[in-house]
Amino acid sequence: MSEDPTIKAINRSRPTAPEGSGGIAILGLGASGIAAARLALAHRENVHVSDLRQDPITTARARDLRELGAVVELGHHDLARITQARLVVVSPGIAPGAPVLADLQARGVEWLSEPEFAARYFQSSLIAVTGTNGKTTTALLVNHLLRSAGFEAAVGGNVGGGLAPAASEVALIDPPPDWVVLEMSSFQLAGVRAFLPDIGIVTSLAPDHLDRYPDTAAYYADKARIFQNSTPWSRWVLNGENPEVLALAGDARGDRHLFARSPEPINGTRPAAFVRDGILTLVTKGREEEPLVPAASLRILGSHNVLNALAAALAARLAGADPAAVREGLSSFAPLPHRMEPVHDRDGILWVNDSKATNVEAARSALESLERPLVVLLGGHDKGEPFAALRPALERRARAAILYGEASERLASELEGTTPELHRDEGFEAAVERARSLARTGDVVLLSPACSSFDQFESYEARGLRFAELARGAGESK
Ligand code: UMA
Repeated sequence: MSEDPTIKAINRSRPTAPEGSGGIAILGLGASGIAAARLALAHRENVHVSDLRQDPITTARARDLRELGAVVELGHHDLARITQARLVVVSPGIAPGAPVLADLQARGVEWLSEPEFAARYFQSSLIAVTGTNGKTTTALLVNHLLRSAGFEAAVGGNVGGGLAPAASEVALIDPPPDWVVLEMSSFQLAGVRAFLPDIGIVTSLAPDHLDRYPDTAAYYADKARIFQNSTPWSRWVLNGENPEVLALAGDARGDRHLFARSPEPINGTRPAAFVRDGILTLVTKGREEEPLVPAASLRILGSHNVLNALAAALAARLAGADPAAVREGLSSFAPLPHRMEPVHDRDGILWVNDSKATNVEAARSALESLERPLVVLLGGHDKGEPFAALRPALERRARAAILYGEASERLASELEGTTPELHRDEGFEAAVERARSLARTGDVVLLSPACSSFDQFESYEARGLRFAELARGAGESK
């Protein structure tokens, strides 16, 4: 347990759970809605849940919640009923422009995002992680480091993919952990009012979600809400390499701790986490440097993961983890499935499954993050995104690219001339087989497809598992 009196003081001042009778209206019956309903029911609230969907999965969820005592309505949102509730909790997938929210706004009814509703019940100290890229890895790694240090810690929020529960489910953990680590998307931050982490981490900022936001400034404005209730005791762990992140913090109160790969000062401020002679290094107290582990010893691949590891290590130390435990945790943290996951290493050829890279930006960042020559597999279901953004990274890093599936024709025409070898195959298995025949000692064979999987698989997980199987089979047959 941390002895830090500040943490205890903040805990005591955290807003308490809503009291008294009156109902809670919950909009949306996905992972957030179910968890929020269970949390509210556990606190003996009257709960009304509504969702526009009426498909079999939503219907089964509705049945389960009704058995627990909730009123659930599918197919419409009953505004008269929702406006009577004491609190309205909104799932992050419901966009601000959705008719139900426009109607509530017109009637002057405020709503909360699901993680803020959950946070009202937390009795733990809170670390919130946001950013465009890197937030899931960082959140899971902070949790791992805290647990390595002997804290009771739990992680949840936007993580998804079955890797961690919604925030409201974390609020039901009994006894409450010492620390809760929440990944917060911009959609979740959009609906916060009193949300206040003890430690807030911003991993990176880049344009994203332009299907939901009118422009990048609006997206960043929601991200900036992580700072809106800052206090002099707040601690912020910020990506010093990303000027947008530093600008986002604006004049937020509290201490700022920067992480960057270089130890050089940033706008006159020395980073608190950096890489010195290949070693992840912290300066948490005074001026003394605290070497942790060699960057090359991390099991998570790529230079962007060095930044994530610096952020997580810094946050864990600020939370009171001791350096030996942070070192152990950094060395033992395993890659997440289907995200830059090494699945086979034989004859000097490393096979990396990044099947989760279902869009161009994710694939671009994977290509940029590896130093070794690449044999890249790109393709799948064509979502219509332009592929030209991949050209510079392919020109710099790739020895060969194999384009497969439904998107292969457009990929071929937009990426022509980028690598010495550019091949097209229809089937996934033929493409992997070709990668095997092209790969040489020292190469990485990287599946980072920039497309969704649905032309040949039911999910990116199925595609990644098949890739791993084929990679290992190819190794054994040599
Ligand atoms: N709905 C309505 N009325 C509307 C619009 C939608 O009832 O007007 C209903 C839909 O029919 C649906 C529900 O609301 O049933 C929407 O739920 P949701 O999209 O909020 O999904 P959840 O299952 O609650 O998942 C959310 C996050 N999803 C999104 O933000 C889109 C999950 O993040 C998160 O893991 C989960 O809460 C628990 O915290 C996933 C995600 O893709 C991983 N996040 C995006 C990202 O990372 O880029 C932001």
